[in-house]
Amino acid sequence: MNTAYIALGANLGDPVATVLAAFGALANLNESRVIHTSSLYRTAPVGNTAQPEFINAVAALETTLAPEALLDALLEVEQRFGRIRAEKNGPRTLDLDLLLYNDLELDLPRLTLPHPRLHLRAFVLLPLAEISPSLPLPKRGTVAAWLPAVANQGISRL
Ligand code: PH2
Ligand code: MG
Ligand code: MG
Repeated sequence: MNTAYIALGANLGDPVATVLAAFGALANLNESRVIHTSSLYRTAPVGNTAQPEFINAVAALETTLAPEALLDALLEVEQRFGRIRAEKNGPRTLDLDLLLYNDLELDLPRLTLPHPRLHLRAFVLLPLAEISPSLPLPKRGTVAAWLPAVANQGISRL
């Protein structure tokens, strides 16, 4: 059995309803079981700041899907929620990012593990710290140790 962490993000339509429904979609994935879900967080957009605030959350799964099969399943859920990839880092109905898969380090064209920016983003670290504060990030110490680095980013728990 493997443990995977998924970041959820939405900033179009009704993002609260979308993220809650996405938790349900994760619960229905093949060969997988949701073991933790974080609270929802309202977060200032990072990168392209000329877009609406996001709702973000994190879920932990136990899965027997291999990393790329899990990625395919996440992309399929995004499609089902009407995701259109218009502009890079632009607004989206639902974004599902695979953050961590056990302590695996992987660098494939379409999948880098751990997610290369997860330790720099409050919208990932705070929900992750809520469900797994002592989780080690490969080569980077614990999730909790990175929280001070993102203390200046706008985020509030719903
Ligand atoms: N996702 C991005 C870019 N910027 N900002 C916030 N607050 N939340 C996100 O999920 C997010 C973002 C690219 O996926
Ligand atoms: Mg993303
Ligand atoms: Mg994504």
